[in-house]
Amino acid sequence: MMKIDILTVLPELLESPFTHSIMKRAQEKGLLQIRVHQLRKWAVNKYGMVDDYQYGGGAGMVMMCEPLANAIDELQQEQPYDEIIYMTPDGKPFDQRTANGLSLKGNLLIICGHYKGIDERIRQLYVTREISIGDYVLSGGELAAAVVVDAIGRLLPGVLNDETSALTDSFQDNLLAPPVYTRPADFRGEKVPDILLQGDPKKVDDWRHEQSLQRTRDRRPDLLDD
Ligand code: 6GU
Repeated sequence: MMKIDILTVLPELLESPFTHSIMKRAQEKGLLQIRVHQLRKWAVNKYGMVDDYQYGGGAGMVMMCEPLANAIDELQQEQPYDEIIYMTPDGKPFDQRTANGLSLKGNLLIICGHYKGIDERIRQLYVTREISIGDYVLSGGELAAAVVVDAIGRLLPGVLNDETSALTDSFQDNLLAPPVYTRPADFRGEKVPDILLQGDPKKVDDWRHEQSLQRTRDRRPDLLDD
């Protein structure tokens, strides 16, 4: 079973994403365990402070070393982590390849940044991987962590079934997914392509591959570069 621990000052933001649909089933099947920890539990003063002014001045608070270090040390005693991931807009852009790789790991710890981020020394001493989910700034790492956990969780063996299979996803071979149709065959005069109605599986496969290529060339030519 894959275990994912998440450290955050806003655990409420991470309650709902994992209690529905596929992520819920993954946990019920015992394939994935997600635990969300309130970082303030490891605060070192009585006010539950986990952030402080930055050295050198400037706007914005920085997440302090001690609460993070104490939290990581304590959690790590329970189980070693294969990766300690810090969610940050200056991390490596997240993609399907990274999700595939992380889905093969055992235990992950994810740190959600807030304010101006975490003290650089925690990054040097503890963090093994820094992830961004795109070139825009979120008010905290929580929604980004939810994206990463969802992308990893659905790849774990046994989580998806034939109806939800990852094999036909966009990006699975660096191509976008082909268009899909369901009933009716004629909707307001817009027809489902004949090939799909004829029921020749080889022709359907070829058509879908051609559509994938065309779609990728049109919308994401960058994916075809490598
Ligand atoms: Cl991981 N965190 C924040 N705060 N903003 C982001 C992000 C992460 N990825 C893209 N924008």
